Amino acid sequence: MSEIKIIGPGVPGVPWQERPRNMTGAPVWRYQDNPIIGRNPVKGVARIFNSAVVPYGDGFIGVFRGEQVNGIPHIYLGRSDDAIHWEFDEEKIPFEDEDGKPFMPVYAYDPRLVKVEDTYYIMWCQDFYGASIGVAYTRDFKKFVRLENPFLPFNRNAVLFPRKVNGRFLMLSRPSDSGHTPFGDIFLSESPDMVYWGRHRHVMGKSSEWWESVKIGGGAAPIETTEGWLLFYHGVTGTCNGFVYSIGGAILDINEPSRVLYRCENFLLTPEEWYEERGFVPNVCFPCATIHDADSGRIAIYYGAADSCVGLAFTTVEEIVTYIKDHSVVREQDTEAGRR
Ligand code: BMA
Repeated sequence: MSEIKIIGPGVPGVPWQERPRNMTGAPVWRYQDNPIIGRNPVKGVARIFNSAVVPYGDGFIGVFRGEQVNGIPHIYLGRSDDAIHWEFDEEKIPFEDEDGKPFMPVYAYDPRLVKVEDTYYIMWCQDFYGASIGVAYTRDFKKFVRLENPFLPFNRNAVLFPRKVNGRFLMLSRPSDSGHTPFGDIFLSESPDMVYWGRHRHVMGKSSEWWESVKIGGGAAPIETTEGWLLFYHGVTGTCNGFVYSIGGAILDINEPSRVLYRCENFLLTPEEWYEERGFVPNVCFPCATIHDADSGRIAIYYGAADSCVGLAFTTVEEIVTYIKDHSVVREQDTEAGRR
C-alpha cells in the first residue's frame, strides 16, 4: 500500500497507461499515442498547446491556447469524455466584465484552469502595457467573468492553488520582462478576494542545474499530497540554438508554500520525441495541468510540445514524490521564505 497520498477527490476516469516495461528509472512516461491534440484542431486555429484541463460533470473540460491562423493566440473551450480525445468550440471563450459587457483580451495565451470551492478560475498571459496576467471565473462554463488584473506588468505563468491556505487564495507567478524573457523566478502572492494581492514571497529561482539555468516558471496547479504541495514547473536552459524547456518538480510546504521542502536536481521530462523537438518553437515541454486521482495515486500531466501540440505523460504520486525526494537539492535561495 502506498503511504504517499494525494489529498483530494477520486477521479476514476483519470487517463492512464502503465509504464512501458523497457523503461526503468525515469519518473515520468509518455502516452504512447502522443500527441493527443495535433495541428489544425478546429476551424481557424493552426495549433493548440500549453493548455489546461479539469474533471467536470461525467467527463472533462479544458481551456486551450489556440493559435489562430492569423498567429494571434486566444483561449478556446474544449470537452472530452476520456480526457484524451477533445472537441473544441469554434468560437473563442467570450469573456465579459462584471457588468456583463463583452471584454475580450487583445490576445491570451498559456491558460491555467483551477477549481477553488465552487468556482473555476482561468489565468492567462495577456497584454496590459506588455505581458501580464489576466484572470476570469466561471461556474458553468457558459458565462466567463473577468476580474481585475492581479499583478502589475510584466508577469507570466500565473497558477492558482486549488484551495485557500490560511483563508487566502494563493497564486504563483513569474515576474518578467515583455519579450522572450531571459530570466525569472517563481513568486507567491496571496489574496483574500482574488482582487487585492499582496504578501509576496519568493518561492524558488533558476538554479545551477544546467537544464534550468536560465529561468523557471509555474506549470500545473500544485497537487496537495501528504508530503506537501507537489509542483510540476518548467525549467529553461540556453543553447547556441535557443532555449530548451523541460519539466521539473518540487514539493512545497503545505501551510507555507513559499518554503521549498524538496526540489529535484534532475528534469522529470525533457524534449526527446519528434513532437517535442520539432515544431513552431522546437524543444519545448511546457506543463500546464494535471488530472489526478486520490484513490489510485495516478497523475496525468498535460504539457505543450514545441508550441505546436499537446502531449500527455503519466506518473504516480508515490513514484514522483519518492523520485523528487531522492534527488532533492534545496539551495539557500529556495528556503528564504521570510525575506522581504
Ligand atoms: C514562453 C511562452 C510559452 C512558450 C515558450 C516557448 O515565453 O510564450 O507560451 O511555450 O515561451 O516558446
